[in-house]
Amino acid sequence: MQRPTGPTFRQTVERTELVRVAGAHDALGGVLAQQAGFNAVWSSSLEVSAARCLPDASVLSMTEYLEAAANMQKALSIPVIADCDTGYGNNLNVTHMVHEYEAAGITAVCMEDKLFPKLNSFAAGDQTLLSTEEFCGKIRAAKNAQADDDFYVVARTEALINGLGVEEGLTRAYAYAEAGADAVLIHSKSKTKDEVEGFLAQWDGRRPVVIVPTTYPEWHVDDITKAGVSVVIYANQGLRATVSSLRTTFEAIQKHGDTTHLEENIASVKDVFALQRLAEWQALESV
Ligand code: SPV
Ligand code: MG
Repeated sequence: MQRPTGPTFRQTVERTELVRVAGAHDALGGVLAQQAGFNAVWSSSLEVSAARCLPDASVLSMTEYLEAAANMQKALSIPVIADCDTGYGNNLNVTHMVHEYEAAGITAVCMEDKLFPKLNSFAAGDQTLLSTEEFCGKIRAAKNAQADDDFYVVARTEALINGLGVEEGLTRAYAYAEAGADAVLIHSKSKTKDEVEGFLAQWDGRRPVVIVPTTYPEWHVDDITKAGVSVVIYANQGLRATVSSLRTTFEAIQKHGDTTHLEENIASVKDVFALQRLAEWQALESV
């Protein structure tokens, strides 16, 4: 019995018009995303920290984020793209990060141009950016550290998150591409897609563009494709669905005093066994 294997993130981008990615924080979420037909899984810093009821504020260590991402990748035949925040420090930390993630079988990482420690992009608080030149140094450090040519580094600019506007986003994204980034991620917390659309309309296409449409959820995937996006990340919908589902379920048990009425709405134990590949494991007893 072998672990699943599959394409690298670079291969997936090359073969897929629009790579659709779901956020997750553990192997179970990753496998459910894969079963639903997603092309890749985003090991989300928000999800991984929320799963421990800790803030997405560089509180967990690189090792803890890596363990979460690696546990997902081990269970999947689609690639994980690991949200590596700021790269966990300076160029030295970035180098160590790439060594460790690559050794763990992760084929893509994403770094953002905020200061370490960073705060989640939607949280009220300091969203100060690192200088363009310093972040380019981190990208160069990451690209110089990779052992396999296929390893993929996404450079994420938080220019729009910081209110610096589309022009600054473009300037930074071009600089990051020239520093060696394999793709650029333009993040936005706007209630509309307008500023991301504005970025895409001016982007010259020298690298694939990644978006995270959390606050502008109405943008249909067909229109996202037409706008020239290469990778779309649904970063936290799974986590939010989990919160709603667990809350509803636990409150219902408390309220009703038995679980009869719940049965038709929750997964069967058999379903859980299948996700654990129990039958394949049991077959090992008699090989
Ligand atoms: C994450 O999912 O951790 C992200 C996306 O980085 S966001 O939460 O929008 O910053
Ligand atoms: Mg994150």
